[in-house]
Amino acid sequence: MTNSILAVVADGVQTITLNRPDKLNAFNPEMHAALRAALNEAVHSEDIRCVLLTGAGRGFCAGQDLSEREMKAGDAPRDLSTTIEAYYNPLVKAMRALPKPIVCAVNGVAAGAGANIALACDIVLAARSASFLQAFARIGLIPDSGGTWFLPHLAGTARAMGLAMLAEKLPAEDAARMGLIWKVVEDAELAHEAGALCRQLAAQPTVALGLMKQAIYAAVNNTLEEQLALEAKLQREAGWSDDYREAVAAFLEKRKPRFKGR
Ligand code: T3D
Repeated sequence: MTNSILAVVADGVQTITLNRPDKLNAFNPEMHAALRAALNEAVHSEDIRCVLLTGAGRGFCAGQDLSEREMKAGDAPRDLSTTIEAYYNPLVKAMRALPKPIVCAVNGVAAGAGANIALACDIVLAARSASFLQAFARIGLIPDSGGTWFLPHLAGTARAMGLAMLAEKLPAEDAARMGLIWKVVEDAELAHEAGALCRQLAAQPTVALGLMKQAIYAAVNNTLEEQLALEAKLQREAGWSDDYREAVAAFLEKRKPRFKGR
């Protein structure tokens, strides 16, 4: 694991810290590769039942490292679709496909792709002093990393348009009020609350939580009929899990279930 990402596993939780604090944890190719490697470990390791994503220092993530985009007069224009397709789109897809919950603890400003990577997480907690900034309009770009999808789906078209076009910092509390994130906690409480939440999730039936992700993310594009059919399919899978059997046995024996995450 490189230094641009710190990843540690304890109590079933993999904590991934974006670690380029002098650049507000902006993405460069090395950080992308390290983050993908950490998420890949989360997919395959039975020791990991929840992922916690956060940032080192005073920011969460400032999106693309713009010092890598410096252009001199006469340089050929860069085709940005190549980095979107090589890095940002696969990252968002991998996060959504990960069959375990991803919690984001937004510890400071989340700007550009950094804001949308936060919104791609399953449960987002933010420190009261944190903010979300769709910075793209400031540099002549459009929201990427799912921003043009997350914003209207989570907050509605009117707010999506305002946030994208005006590129104003949105305080964490307003993001929560708009339904963009789960909740705001006091700055000093963020690490503790996020850790406790992740340990709680890591002790739950992991297979079911992964299937919930599938069902809830599919719902925005499905009719009720399609969603009912999907629920039947996914409930069949949940019902095959050891944790379901354990939970029913525990209920009938009037004891607490001991979930193993399979
Ligand atoms: O290019 C492609 O592949 C397409 C994909 C695009 C995805 C994107 O994310 S595009 C959007 C890129 N991000 C931005 O436009 C945000 C740029 N940053 C800012 O607007 C501000 O830094 C913030 C509003 C986020 C925070 O402002 P503030 O005043 O709290 O901090 P600051 O002083 O601006 O930044 C602190 C340091 O971090 C500073 O370095 P220095 O002067 O102390 O050496 C600053 O240059 C650096 N930094 C912040 N953001 C970036 C960055 N360095 C490189 N890239 C950044 N994105």
